[in-house]
Amino acid sequence: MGFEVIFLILAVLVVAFGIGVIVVSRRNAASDGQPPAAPPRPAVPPPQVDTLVEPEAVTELDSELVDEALVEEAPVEEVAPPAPLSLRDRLAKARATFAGAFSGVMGRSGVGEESFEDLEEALLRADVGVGVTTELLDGLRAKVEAKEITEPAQLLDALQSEMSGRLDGADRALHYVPADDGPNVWMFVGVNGVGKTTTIGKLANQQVGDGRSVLMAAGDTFRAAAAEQLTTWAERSGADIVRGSEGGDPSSVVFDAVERATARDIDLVLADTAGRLHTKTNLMEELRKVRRVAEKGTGSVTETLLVIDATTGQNGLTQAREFGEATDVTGVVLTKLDGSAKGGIVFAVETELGIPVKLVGVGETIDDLIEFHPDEFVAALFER
Ligand SMILES: Nc1nc2c(ncn2[C@@H]2O[C@H](COP(=O)(O)OP(=O)(O)O)[C@@H](O)[C@H]2O)c(=O)[nH]1
Ligand SMILES: [Mg+2]
Repeated sequence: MGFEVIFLILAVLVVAFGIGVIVVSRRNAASDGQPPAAPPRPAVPPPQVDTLVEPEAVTELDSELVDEALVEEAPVEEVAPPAPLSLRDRLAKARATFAGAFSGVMGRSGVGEESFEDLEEALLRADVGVGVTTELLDGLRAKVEAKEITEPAQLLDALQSEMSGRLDGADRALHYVPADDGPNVWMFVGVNGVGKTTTIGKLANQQVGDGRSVLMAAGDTFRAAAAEQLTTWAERSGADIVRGSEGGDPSSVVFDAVERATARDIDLVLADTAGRLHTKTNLMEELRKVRRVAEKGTGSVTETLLVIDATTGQNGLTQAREFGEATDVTGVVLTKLDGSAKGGIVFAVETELGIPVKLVGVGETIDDLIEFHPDEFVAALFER
């Protein structure tokens, strides 16, 4: 009987290992490198070895039944997909910036100057900016003086609602004006590497999913790889694409894209642009020209989205100023919020420049672009 038990346990382990190897090799074979595929799924749950280790249970089963049970328990193709990561999960780094300060505040019996010092440090580290931080804390100080706030938890609740309140009321919709004679054009601008091309890929996928026909204009002619990258995204999202030659004129790519979209009755042109040229002045001039040309024929530019990398913090504010002056920015896409401790830039951009954050990038895969909801965002930062 002892041998049977050992034999069965060994058999179970061998089968479980075999399933593991098959699953891993299938996953590896499935990944195509670029752009990144969906995040890895959790491993297949191992067969229930514990129940088989019970000696009584084992003696009741004959080996054929065990084999059948194992085959049934390992539906490799039917593994449920993992729940998508929530905004809360993706904002772990940003939340960590505040966590220490919040526990410092909560660890005191009342609310005093030290509590304000903790909060000030956290807000500044999150790149909320000096101006907004001062305003937020002054408001809270007044409430403490008026005895409206006496407890630590009240202080944090008040800060949370002040921060949400600051972001209320902005128009975060992506504007699309249906027209019979030509496409809407959404332009994407921003410095090199912030995530313009990736965002276009993700957004094209959403728009196609919503029933719009989409054409991408590969207006970053600075390097050939940029058009290649956009082509991959076009294939993945089911969008059309117009490319130019390397080093060619970005405006003419966008002009051709609008013409093609008009001829094919396509709803929306997503125009990629270069993040760098030889000098900064030229880049801004170039972008102005792209915009003019996009509207020269039947196209109309209904969004100019500035893409900002959240990990660069206050640098993003400087970029927003420069691009805003040149191109009439209608909204911000804040990317890489998943890896940033500096999500506070949202407040600086909205408060100091009045440009609404419309979309947020929270990862590298096609589904990692979400609409920006301030309450949800602020709540994720405050979750304790
Ligand atoms: N973690 C993370 N990475 C991103 C996000 N958006 C873009 N990236 C990555 O940032 C890098 C630069 O993106 P790209 O779209 O080429 O930037 P572009 O130069 O502005 O077009 C790529 O490796 C992207 O995968 C995001 O929201 N989160
Ligand atoms: Mg690019």
